[in-house]
Amino acid sequence: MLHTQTKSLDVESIRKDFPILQRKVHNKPLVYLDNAATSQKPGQVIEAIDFYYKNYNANVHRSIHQLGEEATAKFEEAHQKIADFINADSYQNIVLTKNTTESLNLVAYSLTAGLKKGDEIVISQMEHHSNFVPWQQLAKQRGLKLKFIKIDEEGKLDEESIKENITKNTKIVSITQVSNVLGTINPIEEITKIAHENNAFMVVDGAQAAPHMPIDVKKLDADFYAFSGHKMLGPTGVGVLYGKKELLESMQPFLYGGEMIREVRFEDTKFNELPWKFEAGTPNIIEGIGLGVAIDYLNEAGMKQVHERDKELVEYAMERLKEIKGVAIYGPKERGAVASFNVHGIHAHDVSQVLDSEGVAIRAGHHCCMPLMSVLGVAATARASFYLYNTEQEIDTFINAIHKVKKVFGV
Ligand code: 7TS
Repeated sequence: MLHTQTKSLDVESIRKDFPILQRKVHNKPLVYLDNAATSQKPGQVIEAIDFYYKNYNANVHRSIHQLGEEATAKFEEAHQKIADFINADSYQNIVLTKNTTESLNLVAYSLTAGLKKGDEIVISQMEHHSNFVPWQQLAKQRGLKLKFIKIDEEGKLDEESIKENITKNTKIVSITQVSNVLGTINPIEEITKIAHENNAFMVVDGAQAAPHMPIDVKKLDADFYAFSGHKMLGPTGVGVLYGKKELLESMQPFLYGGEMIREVRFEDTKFNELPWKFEAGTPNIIEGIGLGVAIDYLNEAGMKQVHERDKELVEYAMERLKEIKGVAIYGPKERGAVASFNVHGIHAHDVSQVLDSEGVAIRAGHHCCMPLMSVLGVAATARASFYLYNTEQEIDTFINAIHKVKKVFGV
């Protein structure tokens, strides 16, 4: 079956922009279905990185020479592009970090510093370790109580559990917008309302959402929103923390040093203005610029179209997976671009290994969600995850490879 076109995304032409999609793995065409771990990069991003190092490599915010000014202008422009991409007011709302993990740690350290013993933090059972372990460890260190919103049979957040857990004692709620295992798209706007009615801060882990759907931080009204550049066609080494300006202004910096200061005296230091107050030391200059180029690429494709295309791909994959006897699928029908599954009687790692021999790259394991695995009652799942350059044909190859797995293992 070949239907690689949607009305508005020209998938064949998009595929040509990604040099890696031309390569072979074990002599088979690469079928890359591990996009939730990291996405591939278009030539535009790769060339922007090359161009920077060949033409205007310099440190930012310090050198009054041509290269320094060019690099600074591009780096600042990238902050603005990111702000526009998620409908933030200004580049001042956009702090560049290393990744989602660092963004969430920054928030966790800063917000929990002001809390007192017994104050409560609410997360959910489906959180990635990076939105789990920081809160857990800081709660232990600071005598705070960590509570978990339960998931229901389908893999959605249980509505009763949301209401039961978020109370007047809650100071912070931190929830993923899209689960990297179940694909569940959580009702962030509603949860934010409940958090705010209880005077709690709302933090959103957008690592699996920002790459795949239009994000409007004003509409969500969350106080903080974190995501990673490398999952959205950008380079590794750059993540984003969006924060409301008054909150970022009132927060202590997470890292101290050069760049983040306005004036340093022997007695004390005045911090720089936003967002530089949170970007200590030489920042991830080309990674930030590269993320800006990735955002240009996504804007050109259209985030609505990307979201629609994701839906087509994941629905097709689920339909085909359901045809295979002995395959268990995890998560709700309506979902983001991930399909987690197990083949009865075969460990997910073995599934992944046989798929690799067919050129098909998926992830198998706990997906940095060990607590969720225990709720699901499994040690691991296999997971295929999709993005704008994937095709139905590739999904067919993936499905045929699962049939091969069953043959190899005689189930
Ligand atoms: N939050 C979610 C929901 C994620 O899926 C991930 C990465 C992170 C946070 C952390 O992002 P990082 O860029 O800081 O590493 N998830 C995955 C995954 O599912 N497979 O590999 C990484």
